Amino acid sequence: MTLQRTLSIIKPDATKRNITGKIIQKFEDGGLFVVAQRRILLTQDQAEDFYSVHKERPFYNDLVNFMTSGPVVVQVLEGENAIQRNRDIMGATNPKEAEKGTIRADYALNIEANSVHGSDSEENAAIEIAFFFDEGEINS
Ligand code: IDP
Ligand code: MG
Repeated sequence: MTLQRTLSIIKPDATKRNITGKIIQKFEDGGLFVVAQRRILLTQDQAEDFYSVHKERPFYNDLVNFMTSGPVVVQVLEGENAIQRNRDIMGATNPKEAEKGTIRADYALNIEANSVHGSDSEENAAIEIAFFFDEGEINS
């Protein structure tokens, strides 16, 4: 078993519907601890930079517009195998394909407004956590 940290973002579709608590409950029920958290408005530059791996994808501009359309809650989640565990708790990108009981199956509106982001690898988790948090802001 490996204790890991991963970067989570509760997206604008969820903050607008006042369901951040319900989403955090899923993380906690799944054994993940919220060890850092901040509610922010992403700037256009931050959103473009954060999602730069998707620059060439047809949905990139829409995604950046969506992610800056309202507040987001950025979090560091910690736990055993936190990166994969969080992806399991989130469910598939497209809520139509997400397993029952996952965040996206229960709360996502569509493939874009899918309520949460989660890092997809150890390497990206480290990069994405450092994008938003200093080590001193993370408290296990
Ligand atoms: P992930 O969030 O499950 O890791 P990615 O493929 O990394 O999925 O895509 C990043 C985000 O881009 C998704 O969470 C979603 O908000 C958006 N996205 C992905 N695919 C599509 C699409 O086909 N149409 C519109 N938006 C998409
Ligand atoms: Mg991804």
